[in-house]
Amino acid sequence: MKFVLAGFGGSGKTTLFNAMTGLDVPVGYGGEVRVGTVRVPDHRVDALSRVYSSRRTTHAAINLRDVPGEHGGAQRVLSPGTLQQIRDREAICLVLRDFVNPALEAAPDPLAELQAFHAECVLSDLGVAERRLDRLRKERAHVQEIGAFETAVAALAEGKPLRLLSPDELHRAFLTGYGLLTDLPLLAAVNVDEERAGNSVQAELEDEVCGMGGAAMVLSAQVEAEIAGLDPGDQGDFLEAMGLAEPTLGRFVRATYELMNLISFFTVGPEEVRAWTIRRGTVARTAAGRVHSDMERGFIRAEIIPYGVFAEYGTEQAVKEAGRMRVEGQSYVMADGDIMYVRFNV
Ligand SMILES: Nc1nc2c(ncn2[C@@H]2O[C@H](COP(=O)(O)OP(=O)(O)OP(=O)(O)O)[C@@H](O)[C@H]2O)c(=O)[nH]1
Ligand SMILES: [Mg+2]
Repeated sequence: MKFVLAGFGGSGKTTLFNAMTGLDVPVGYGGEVRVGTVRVPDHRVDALSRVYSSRRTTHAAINLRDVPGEHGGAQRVLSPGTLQQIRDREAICLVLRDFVNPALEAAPDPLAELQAFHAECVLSDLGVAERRLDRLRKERAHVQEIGAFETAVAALAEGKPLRLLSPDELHRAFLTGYGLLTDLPLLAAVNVDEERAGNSVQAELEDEVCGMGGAAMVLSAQVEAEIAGLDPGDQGDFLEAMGLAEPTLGRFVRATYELMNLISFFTVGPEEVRAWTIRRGTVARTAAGRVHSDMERGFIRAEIIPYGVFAEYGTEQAVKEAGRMRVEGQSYVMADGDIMYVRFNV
């Protein structure tokens, strides 16, 4: 999964990036585009790894890109270069500043930042879609393809993000490869001061994000950075003092997974316990293909143990003896937490 941390200058993107990736790149004005890997925390993976004493444990991972905002006169604009860094990603995490940044004159206004970001994305998409539509008309392209871009242009001209359009309304197959920003899942992270780290999202902002087809959460990048720097043993007390149930990373990942309709399934064994990310609705044969293309090609059947069942019995053997392992065909729709063994023949 390829995510981007986007937003305007000084909103706390790099601070959050460091906390999430465990890297230590310089914060403050003048940063560069950075890329890091975020391990997706999942206690089920850790538990399975203990049961199987597996040599390797592989969590799902997010590839995270940190894109600096503009500084100077116009603070609520995004340069074409910045937009370009967002286009090829699979989801946008928009960091909105809701703390006083001494380096910036402007008072925090996360709602205004959200609206400005949205307006920039709509405008950019409109430009892309209009240019493409012109070309298609000149080339007398297929009516369906022209139709898809007409629909996109009409929606964008009204300020409506493409992600709000259902698959029936918009033939997305024609739009792939254009990097349309308003079609990417949007998660707004409202970055607050330490004292408000436990707050929930302000209603007005929540409504606005929902109206854009996105979701919002509150976090304090500063607090997350401090948590990330603590020994795991000390984190609990610190979180409690901050009024938090868990570090943001877990919530952030869950929120994006939900937003993108993603779930995890597991492969297990003494060699490796591993989490795989798929879209909700993926069938067993396609899921098998994530593990290895041979498994998809030569798919015979999948043996499935839901994680909850595994946890109840404690071992694979006990699950089998209880007759709780299921045998499923290629079109079985995978559920979150399924442990899968693929029988295949190539
Ligand atoms: N009080 C407070 N300060 C923060 C928080 N998050 C970031 N900061 C501070 O705000 C300043 C800017 O943070 P960065 O993480 O560099 O912001 P950025 O969004 O990466 O900035 P650009 O890359 O220039 O767009 C730094 O001095 C941070 O220490 C926060 O949650 N609370
Ligand atoms: Mg930065």
